Amino acid sequence: QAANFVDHLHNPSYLSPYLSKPITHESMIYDSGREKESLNGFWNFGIDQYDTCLRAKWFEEQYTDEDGRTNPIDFSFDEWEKIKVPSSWNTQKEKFFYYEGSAVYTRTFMYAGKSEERVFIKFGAVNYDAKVFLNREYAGFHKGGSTPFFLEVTGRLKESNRILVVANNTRKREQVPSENTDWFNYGGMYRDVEIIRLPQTFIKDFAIHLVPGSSFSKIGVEFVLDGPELDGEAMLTIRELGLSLPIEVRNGQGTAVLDAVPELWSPEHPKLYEVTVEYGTDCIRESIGFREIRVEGTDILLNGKPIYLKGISAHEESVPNGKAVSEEEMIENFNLAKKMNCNYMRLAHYPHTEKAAKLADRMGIMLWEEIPVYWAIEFDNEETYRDAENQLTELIKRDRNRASVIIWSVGNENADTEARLRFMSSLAKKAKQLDPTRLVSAACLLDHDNHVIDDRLADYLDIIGANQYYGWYQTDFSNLIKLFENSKPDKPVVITEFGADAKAGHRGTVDEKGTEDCQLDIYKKQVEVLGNIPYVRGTSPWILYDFRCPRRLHTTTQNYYNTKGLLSEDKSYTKPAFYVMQQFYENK
Ligand code: GCB
Repeated sequence: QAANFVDHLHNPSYLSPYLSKPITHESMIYDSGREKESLNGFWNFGIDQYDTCLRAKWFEEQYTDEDGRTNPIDFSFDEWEKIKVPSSWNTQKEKFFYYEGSAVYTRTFMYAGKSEERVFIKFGAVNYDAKVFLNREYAGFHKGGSTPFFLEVTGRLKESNRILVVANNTRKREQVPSENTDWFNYGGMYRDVEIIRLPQTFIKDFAIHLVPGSSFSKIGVEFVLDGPELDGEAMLTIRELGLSLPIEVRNGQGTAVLDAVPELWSPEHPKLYEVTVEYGTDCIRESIGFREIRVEGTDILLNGKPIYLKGISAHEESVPNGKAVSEEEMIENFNLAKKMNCNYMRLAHYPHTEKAAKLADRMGIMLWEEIPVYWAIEFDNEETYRDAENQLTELIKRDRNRASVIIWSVGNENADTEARLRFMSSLAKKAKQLDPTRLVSAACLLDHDNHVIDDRLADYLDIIGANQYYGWYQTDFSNLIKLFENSKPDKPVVITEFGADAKAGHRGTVDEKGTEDCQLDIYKKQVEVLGNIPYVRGTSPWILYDFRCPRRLHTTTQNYYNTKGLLSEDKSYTKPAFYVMQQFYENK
């Protein structure tokens, strides 16, 4: 027996039982516009560096083995220290700051059931993977650190319940992103955890949009039901438009195209309508904007009119809160963008919280949303592809009713190889198939040897995203002019990044890297060139404010921060280059 126990702890494949119930986009439910009960709060928390919870099955809470012998116990869940959910563990205590690995979260909660209902637990995001246990049993695992997942727990809840989550943020070669990025790898359950109660049959998926090419006069609706009552009638109501219509549902699918002439959503006029869709006793009620986005030649057209994307890039991070950015902080970020005269923001390099897109809907900011297919990842690994495609699908299903979101990005700065082309073109096709109403792009690497925009992936994109650092990484600035002379794109180009490090308040000459003067000089030269290229239809310089980054070790100018921000990391200080963008966008 003792030998078995030792074997069990040393079993190299201890993880395999916990990979048997993957939670993917297929188990997603449309949860926007629904009532939820929060499981946020203080959870018991233990760093579990050797994954002993999984190896020794702590979650079973078995203190006695089959022969009646009491095993030594290495955990005491309810005595563990507490940590806030949602939060990034790194920001909660100094001793957790650099921790990467496995950690156990657990709490108990009460549940009083109503008859006939179905119950789900939603995890807004856990970085990078999560293994979930409910009442001593393994329930499933999810991977992908920035998208939500849902666990059906119907019939498995008692009056008092224990939930336990093993969260692991180990960076791995085969993951998306891979082990090397240019941002801090925060860990933990950093978005809301919630209970959702639904009727037996409910609306599992729901999409609503202006029908492309309908002269802004048709609204398309598609939805999918889950449950036993798959044939019937749903009701769609948009009171302000005088719409209240039954939609026939067959085999759990309902689609309709309705005549309606809504006021169109735009940054200047972020009009939202209250939309209700009901099926039986199920009801979704949320605020929806209607707009059309498309490209024509090298133009980007919003509601039929050419626009310039006056943007700024942003990470999902704040100094006090890591990735668990508060709503106030998001509003502050959008307001800073507006102060810069932006109408658009690039949410880099992974899906930010869905709250961001909801706020952007209200505040009138167009968004680029991205999945973390970043730099070198295992493009020839099929499992890596499945992970990336799942993250893309989860993102699109989550945010496809947000008028603010105009672009899905399938990645950032990936070298143009055969394997990468296969991988990323498949993602681009997938995005188009899931959502034909938006544009697909990627932030491409340019050919810096020949100074030309030349990436085979461009054939699969609506907009060519181009990152370039002329004046900074590409030291000879004059090559930026050559780049545009050498390139003849037949699609709109958006300069997804340019920029330079500048430590807040650090002054010097324009030739001194890391000074505000150098950053300012580069920004001035950049906008002068970019403003005159007709096919450049937008920019999102890198980046709104400085962010934590473990690979930035220059003591004077970085100190573990990427200092390419236009503001300092706590946003209390604005660097001079901010005003260059403000002026440039005012004139655009
Ligand atoms: C890039 C990356 C971005 C980096 C930035 C930099 O091209 O897309 O994630 O942070 O450059 O500062 O080097």
